[in-house]
Amino acid sequence: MPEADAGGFPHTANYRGLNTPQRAEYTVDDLAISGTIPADVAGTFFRAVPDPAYPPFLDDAGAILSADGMISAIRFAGGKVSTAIRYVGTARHRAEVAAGRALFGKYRNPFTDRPEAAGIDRTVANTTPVWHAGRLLMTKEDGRPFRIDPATLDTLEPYDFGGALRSQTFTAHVRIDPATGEMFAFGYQAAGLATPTVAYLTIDAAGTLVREQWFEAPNCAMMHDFAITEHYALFPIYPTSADLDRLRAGGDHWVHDQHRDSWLGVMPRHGDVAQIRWFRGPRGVSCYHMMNAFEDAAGLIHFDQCLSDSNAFPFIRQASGIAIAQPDLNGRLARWTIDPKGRDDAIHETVIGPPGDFPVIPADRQGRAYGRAWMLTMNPERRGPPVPGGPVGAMFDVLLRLDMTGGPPHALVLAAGSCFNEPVHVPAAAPGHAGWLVCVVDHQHGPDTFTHECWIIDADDIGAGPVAKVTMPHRLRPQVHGWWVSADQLAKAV
Ligand code: V55
Ligand code: FE
Repeated sequence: MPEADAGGFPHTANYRGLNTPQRAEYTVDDLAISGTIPADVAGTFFRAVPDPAYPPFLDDAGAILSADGMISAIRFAGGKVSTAIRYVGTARHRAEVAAGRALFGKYRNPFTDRPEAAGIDRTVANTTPVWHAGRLLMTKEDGRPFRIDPATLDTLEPYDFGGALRSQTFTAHVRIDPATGEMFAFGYQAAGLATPTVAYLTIDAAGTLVREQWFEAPNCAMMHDFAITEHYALFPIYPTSADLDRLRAGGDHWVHDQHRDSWLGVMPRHGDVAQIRWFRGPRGVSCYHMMNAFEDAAGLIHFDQCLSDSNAFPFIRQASGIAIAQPDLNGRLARWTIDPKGRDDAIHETVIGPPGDFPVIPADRQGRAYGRAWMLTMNPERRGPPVPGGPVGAMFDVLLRLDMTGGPPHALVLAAGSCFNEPVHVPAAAPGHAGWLVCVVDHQHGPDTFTHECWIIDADDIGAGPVAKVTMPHRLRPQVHGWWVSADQLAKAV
């Protein structure tokens, strides 16, 4: 293990600078506001902000993904803003608090755990807060969700849809149909560690898990996200895979293979998994997040994704013997077009945007043709190095607004030393208004000195900068994903 600091955390990138553990739970009211908060921005911005409660006992570059889940709320009500953050009360966090030290070893490798960890659910529930049918869930793809009280941020229970869920896992990237309110979801490694079994889940608008079907993927791949259209469910497979023997030997969970194919599994979204057709994509590519997918008038399916030439996580490339440094990793917003009724398994790719990640669309365009979209990227003419932080090691400093109908992109470029966390989209009541983006912006003032603001940005006029800024009261680690829950939705919490 490398040298440790006073808190016992190693002096490595995962625990320094923006990634410095905070280990603090708090509520602070009446945050300082500059500018005017639009009336549309009434509700809560829930955020997943992972923070390791205890120093690791193994030197694991992937450990940043194992930081304990924290659920944060930034609440907007009556012109006032407050914030709170709490650990998710996972079985893992509770066991570590009881022991007063870390018990769990490498990222998604239980064979590296301390003996006291045997039999305890390993998930940290640290990736996405999901709101559906009046319930707030904290999710992570390696386990089942935890239900959170949206008012107190108390962890209520491990959530299995009232005993209905059979899958051992549940994705952090669900898709909610804007017309029906149904939630489409999946779990990979559904039958256990490193199994190629995928559970496909449909949950009705009332939150009942109405159908769970299992299928075998071509291999045990990382399936971080998926997509729906009005009539189809789309399961992407990239060549990053897990292997039980490697885990037993104490190895890394994921290895990426530059020479293997990617695949897109396509089925009617209310159909039977036996109907899945696999379309063959390019070799070696990887994607964490899909922007959207939709069907056109000709019946073709378009699947838009933040694609890169290899796995975007440096520690996965390193474990795979892939010598691509982070600044040299190329990517693109790629549209894969397939014909679900065609004879062959061809995928036609078009580049529709720059490299980047954290794609955002209005919730009412999910699975439908769309116009506006937003994402984070990096300034190709940057004046300084990116702010180090997060699992990729570098934060994004440009917010882009894309026009899928062909108009020019717009950008909001931050000054050197500042970076974006993923925005959420807040719809506007006024017809024709594009709504708002709400996000946390980090400002670096020195190697270990940061301040943070929550910005509200006109979604159609991002270049104008924020219309309001809220000063965050304490140091924050990087967010993973967030979710906007309006005051109306909060009023319907069950
Ligand atoms: C990601 C994040 C994760 C994870 C797997 O952003 C993939 C991608 C925060 O945890 O476990
Ligand atoms: Fe994600």
